[in-house]
Amino acid sequence: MHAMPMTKTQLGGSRDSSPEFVDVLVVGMGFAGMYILYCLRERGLTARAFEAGGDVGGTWYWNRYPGCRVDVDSVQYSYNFSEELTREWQWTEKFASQPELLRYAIHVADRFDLRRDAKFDTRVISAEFDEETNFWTLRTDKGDVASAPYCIMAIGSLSTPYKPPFLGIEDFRGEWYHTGAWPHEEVDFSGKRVGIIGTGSTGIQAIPVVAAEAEHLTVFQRTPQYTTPARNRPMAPGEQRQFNAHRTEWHDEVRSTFSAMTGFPMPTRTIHEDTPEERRTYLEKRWEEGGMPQAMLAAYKDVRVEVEANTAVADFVRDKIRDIVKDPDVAGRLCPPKDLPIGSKRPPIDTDYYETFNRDNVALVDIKRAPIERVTAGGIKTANAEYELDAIIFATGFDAMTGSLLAIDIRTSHGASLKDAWSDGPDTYLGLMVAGLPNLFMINGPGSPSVKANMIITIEHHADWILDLIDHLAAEDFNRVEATERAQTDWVEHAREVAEATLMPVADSWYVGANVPGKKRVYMPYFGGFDRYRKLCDEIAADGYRGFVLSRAETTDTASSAAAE
Ligand code: N01
Repeated sequence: MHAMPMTKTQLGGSRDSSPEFVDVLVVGMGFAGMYILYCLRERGLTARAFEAGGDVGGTWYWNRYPGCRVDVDSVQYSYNFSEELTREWQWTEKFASQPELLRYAIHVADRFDLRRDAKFDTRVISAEFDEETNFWTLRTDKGDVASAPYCIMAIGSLSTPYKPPFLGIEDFRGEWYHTGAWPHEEVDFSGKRVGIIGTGSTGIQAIPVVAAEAEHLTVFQRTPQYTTPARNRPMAPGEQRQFNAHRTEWHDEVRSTFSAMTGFPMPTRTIHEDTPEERRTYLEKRWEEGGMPQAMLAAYKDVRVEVEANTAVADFVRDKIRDIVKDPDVAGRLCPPKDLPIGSKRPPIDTDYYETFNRDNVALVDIKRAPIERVTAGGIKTANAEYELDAIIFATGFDAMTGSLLAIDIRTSHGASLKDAWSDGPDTYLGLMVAGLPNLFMINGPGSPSVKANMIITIEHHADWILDLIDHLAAEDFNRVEATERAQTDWVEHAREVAEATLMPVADSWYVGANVPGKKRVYMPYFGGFDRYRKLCDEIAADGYRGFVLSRAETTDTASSAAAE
């Protein structure tokens, strides 16, 4: 048990007027929320979690589209907190599919009885911090009211689907789907003419699978992407056991890597140290091996930062596209333009993506050249033609990193609000806190490595760091922590400098918010590397939580005084 000032807990929750008091509020029951609940219970703290979905799993609960799978090795995309869990769970594929990932989440929730402190099918609509009582209060769309001194937003980086407001969607006679909010029932495309809009990581996974099932598939592509072979395969007998035998050493090692992943050779030289012939041979080897997206990008040290090195790898992929795709015109349209650096949009990996365009039942439509004008009763009309469709799939991505946070009305009783704080872009300190919003934490928030790293490792890191801070506050008899404006400004500036020293912010990607009209253009993830970030977080904590103000707020709250009696 911890020496944290306890609050009155009414287990079982509340509806409407009578609030529930706990030690920590958690929003989201994806992999982050589940881990936090587990840790809070281990620490003897009470919690209330709310989750908009009907069950645990987050990303893997919502994204049920055909072909959905993880692109980090399954054994690395696994929790590290329980040896028993590690021992008893067996992945079946190198890159697990969505159903298997969801089964894993459900298994974890069952095994550790995590649903007990969570409410599902319940969306948090507001979060207000009362400066006098030092309590955050969450309100939900179901009328729940829950309060705690601390609130952790574990709502995912890619959890608010973005659907472009095409004219006429309400006229469409067929069915339409968004990949990020896929139905739970089986969707059968056999015998159907399907259209898919979007060729990001999602479209690239869905297109080969839908093409194999549908009578015809029309792919509406705005920007061609670079994708490299996943070379997914079943796990070999004993492979996972062998990995787990060295898991502790691996865990130390992986936390000292840029992307919180291992399993591909780290770059040892720049592209200029190889002759064109050597480059070709080396890139060919990497292509044949395939695997996680970083495998190709990490071929040379300078691919992410230097135009010539980046262009050499991008040209290699363009040559591959022309080799694979038989129709030269289609191949040309699939080749990303010269001014799009490889890796500046989130790099996908694929199974037979380019090969799919050799099928007779697949057509590629360039909607940069002839944009979609509207959806009609019978399909999609572009500036050039009308396409008859029975179903439309929107693989158009997400209002990433900020969308889900800003969808909640987050404010303090003194008038500060997240919306105002982020009116000029998502400023944070370490991606963990926002100045002016005390005791509110984010998991994988903007300004942290988050989407640029293995999210399980970053989730575990953030949760551990935040909970250590909460422990520290209790031990020092503090109850309030807030990032300073100065530390936040310095961090935002540092993160901007780091990103701008690379080619990463060049593309119109969701990393910079360019996919959502009107969104402020800021490179949102921290691109300094998870290793460097973690070290900094450790140093900041060791230095008395440099850049944070830790204090004791004298509260006027009746609930906490009642609990203290
Ligand atoms: O979304 P995206 P996503 N008109 O934003 C197009 C993660 N993820 O769902 O490039 C026409 O990348 C848009 O075109 P353009 C991963 O982090 C992981 O695919 O903007 N088209 C683009 O082609 C990933 O990056 C995994 O020109 C429009 C597509 O829609 C993130 O989720 C698997 C349009 C959107 O691509 C998001 O990926 C899947 C419009 N108005 C996803 N608006 C794995 O772990 C958008 N588009 C493997």
